[in-house]
Amino acid sequence: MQRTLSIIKPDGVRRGLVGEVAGRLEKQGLNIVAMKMLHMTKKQAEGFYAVHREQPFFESLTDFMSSGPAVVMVLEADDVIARYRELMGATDCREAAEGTIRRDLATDIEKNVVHGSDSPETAAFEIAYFFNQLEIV
Ligand code: IDP
Ligand code: MG
Repeated sequence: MQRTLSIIKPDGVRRGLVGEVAGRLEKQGLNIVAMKMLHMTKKQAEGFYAVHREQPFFESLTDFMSSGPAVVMVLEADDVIARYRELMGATDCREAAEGTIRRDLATDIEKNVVHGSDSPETAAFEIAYFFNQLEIV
């Protein structure tokens, strides 16, 4: 069993896509073992995306991620990191495969509806960024 962090980003929440995204996860057997809604401050978004601080899109990305409520979840399943990344699709929705969340729902390379951890190390950091042990069932 493996865990990963999923976020329905502020564009997804604003556009009423929480149920749609959560339904896709459940249908694929990616078990939601923790879930909450929060509105990140700019500082919290900068801390979460610290690995990208040198990127030209960092300012805009952290403005976007702190622009409204997001839903953060911990998913648990075999090989969940890779399986969830596959379900999300490529970062740029124009390059994302048919049937993926980003291909079907995203509007923009930045406003791409969902986040998913990319390795066991980032998953551990990202889960601990939002959840303590008592909040994960
Ligand atoms: P990922 O979310 O598919 O793992 P990352 O490269 O880790 O993609 O980038 C984090 C987030 O930063 C993306 O999901 C997207 O919201 C934003 N982003 C990535 N590349 C660009 C870009 O070239 N322009 C604008 N925003 C970007
Ligand atoms: Mg990433």
